[in-house]
Amino acid sequence: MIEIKKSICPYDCPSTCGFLMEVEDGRIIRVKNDPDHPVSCNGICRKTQHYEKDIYSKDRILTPLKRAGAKGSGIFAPISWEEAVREITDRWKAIIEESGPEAILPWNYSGVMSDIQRKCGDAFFNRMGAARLVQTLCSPAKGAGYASVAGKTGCLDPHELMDSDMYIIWGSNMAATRLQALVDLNRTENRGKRKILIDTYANPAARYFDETICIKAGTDGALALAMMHVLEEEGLSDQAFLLDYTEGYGVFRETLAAYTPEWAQEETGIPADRIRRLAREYAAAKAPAIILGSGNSRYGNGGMTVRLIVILSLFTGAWKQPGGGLCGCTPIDRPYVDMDRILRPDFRKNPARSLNINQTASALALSGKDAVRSFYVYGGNPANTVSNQEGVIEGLNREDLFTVVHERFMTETALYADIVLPATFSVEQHDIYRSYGYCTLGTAWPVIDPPGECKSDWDTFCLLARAMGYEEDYFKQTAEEMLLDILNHPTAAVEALPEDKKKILKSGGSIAMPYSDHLKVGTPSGRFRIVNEEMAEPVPRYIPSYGNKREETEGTKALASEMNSDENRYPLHLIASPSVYTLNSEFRDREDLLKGRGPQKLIIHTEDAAARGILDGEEITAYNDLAAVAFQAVVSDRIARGNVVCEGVYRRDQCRGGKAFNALTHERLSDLAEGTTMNDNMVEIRRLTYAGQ
Ligand SMILES: Nc1nc2c(c(=O)[nH]1)N[C@H]1C(S)=C(S)[C@@H](COP(=O)(O)OP(=O)(O)OC[C@H]3O[C@@H](n4cnc5c(=O)[nH]c(N)nc54)[C@H](O)[C@@H]3O)O[C@H]1N2
Ligand SMILES: Nc1nc2c(c(=O)[nH]1)N[C@H]1C(S)=C(S)[C@@H](COP(=O)(O)OP(=O)(O)OC[C@H]3O[C@@H](n4cnc5c(=O)[nH]c(N)nc54)[C@H](O)[C@@H]3O)O[C@H]1N2
Ligand code: SF4
Ligand SMILES: [Mo]
Repeated sequence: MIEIKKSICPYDCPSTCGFLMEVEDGRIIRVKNDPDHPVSCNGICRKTQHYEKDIYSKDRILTPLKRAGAKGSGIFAPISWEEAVREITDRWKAIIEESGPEAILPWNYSGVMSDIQRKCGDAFFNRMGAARLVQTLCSPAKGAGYASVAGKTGCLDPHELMDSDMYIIWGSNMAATRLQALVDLNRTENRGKRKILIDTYANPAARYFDETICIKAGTDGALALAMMHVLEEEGLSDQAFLLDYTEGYGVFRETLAAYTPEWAQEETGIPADRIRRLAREYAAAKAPAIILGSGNSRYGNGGMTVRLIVILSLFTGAWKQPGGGLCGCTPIDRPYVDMDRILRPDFRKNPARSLNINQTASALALSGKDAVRSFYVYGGNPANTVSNQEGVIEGLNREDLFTVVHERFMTETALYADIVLPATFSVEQHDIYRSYGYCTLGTAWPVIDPPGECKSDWDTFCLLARAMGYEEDYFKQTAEEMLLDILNHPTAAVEALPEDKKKILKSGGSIAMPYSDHLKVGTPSGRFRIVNEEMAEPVPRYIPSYGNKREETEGTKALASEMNSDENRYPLHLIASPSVYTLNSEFRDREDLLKGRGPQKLIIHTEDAAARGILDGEEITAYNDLAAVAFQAVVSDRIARGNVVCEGVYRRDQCRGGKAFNALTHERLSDLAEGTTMNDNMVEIRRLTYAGQ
């Protein structure tokens, strides 16, 4: 008999789709979209249409493993959970005794984007007093830039975009990352509405839009300022809205005179008259929506760039109109889940040092009394996803570092573990999921039993807690009890829901939450803050990214002095774009998906390639002070000159020379929120030459 069960997509994706799973004899035989789900009624992406292939992959880790060869050799022997837990906790007790709990560094990021399984480790490591990981890998500069202007105001939920009359898709590869919204944008009702992509290259979503404007990496702030210059110069800004709903407009407006389209042309590479036309088109629309991706926030000036784009979205008063304003930041303006019940900040008795996730290599290189002595990785793959990949590997290779990795697959990181613990898939665990791209909330009960000896993060932390002697009741609950505890202690947002929606949450499924009121401005004054006195730079202005810094000016000295790259030596901006076939380092077990992606490629402008004698399809090396990495060249004229783009995260062992993209990225942080600057690195490229050539 076939049973149909509901589940929720756990991956780091703004859609948080719902699944219907066909289960026969305890085995998932088919995965479909849940047509009742507010977002996945549009369908699910190619990655999860065969989610069962990942769940039943032959590559899954099914038992705890202990290293039986050199670090990185991949030689492991199976052990029991009892042995694994004893070994881990004996080592931890000794380390805590000798060096204190801060010598243990947990590392967790976006493997599963739920609240319980993803976050339960915080309670455990709070109780332990371990070092804290500053989790700013994805796009924190975007969040901070948005909040500096809009505070807690919710931006547009993508469903509201049906009412917009023009779309500017700004730095988002929607074909990969916002598929459901892309489908909505292309519905019949939206035909004829202008759709313009502003991106470093014509990404895979470009063909769904009317036009692509290619921009030099990291210069979007200059474009936004020049657009506002034109709006002011031509009397197109909405004075009444700016005076009623914002603060600091007068002061900021004075600064706009200098940001002419001709000036911006120099920075961005976009012709001045195109900038003028774009500003006029934007002003002529009644309810234009800017759909802001994360790409342009991953720069040394990323926070400022986002501030300027958010301010631009206010200039024509679009926020007053249904569908007008800004989409792509957080649409949620109130808590859906009482997170402290899961995180348990009260368990922490010591302040503990903080180490930034983007500087994992540096953290693992600390020595003496500051050394990290044990590294516990769950829901992440630092050996591939963070900056300075070679530095991270060097750290993981340290004989005196005791590394535990809780994983579903033998990732680059797991290869260096002393102990590997087998992890469950989302369909084998209880959880609650808040979307980060829509106003939705959902709960999921397990669909199948875990295979082999796989255990969830929750169950693993409870086992480790018992062996560490932690007596708190928290660690004696099951994940289901935790889920019920959350549902029994609803936040005001959930309490206010009608009974039928609450019932869905109690039995497993997803619901739409109300959109936020975009004009109920969530700042202390109730106005958007164009000028924000709480910021280090109260009045927003153009600051160049690391890669675009040509000369040192007062105020940028600190940034400039951190620059390792020299414009002339490394003239090309290296950018990471998401792949439609994979999601960060997930789905790399899937031959069918990998086939579509091919080898690690680098997209290069025709003239940049010609200047270096590089032909389409040739093997090339990209290099800078950190490393040299092999790519296959994709020569194109649909990319801004000076930019080079790689789509997707590749397995190191599938790259020639064993190095992937992040071997070329520095540990420098963004201007706001200590975020990644993954897109703000310079390289030079050359044809790959072999010995003797
Ligand atoms: N299939 C798939 N889906 C994914 C992911 C994936 O890897 N694959 N990743 C997931 C994750 S972790 C996240 S955070 C979200 C992100 O999803 P979004 O927030 O929608 O952002 P991205 O699509 O990552 O944005 C990348 C785009 O930004 C562009 N870009 C880079 N620098 C600049 C710049 O300076 N200016 C401009 N204008 N554009 C720039 C890149 O060229 C690229 O097209 O997507 C998630 N969804
Ligand atoms: N070159 C390049 N680098 C990037 C990006 C890029 O586009 N290009 N994207 C960046 C972005 S936006 C992000 S958010 C980061 C993401 O970086 P990471 O958080 O490191 O994400 P993943 O690579 O997806 O690794 C997640 C791992 O968690 C495991 N996992 C899944 N579910 C569970 C679970 O329930 N329990 C446990 N214990 N493990 C589980 C998966 O098997 C997978 O190996 O990468 C960043 N790095
Ligand atoms: S990865 Fe994104 S688009 Fe694909 S099913 Fe999951 S939430 Fe939906
Ligand atoms: Mo991300």
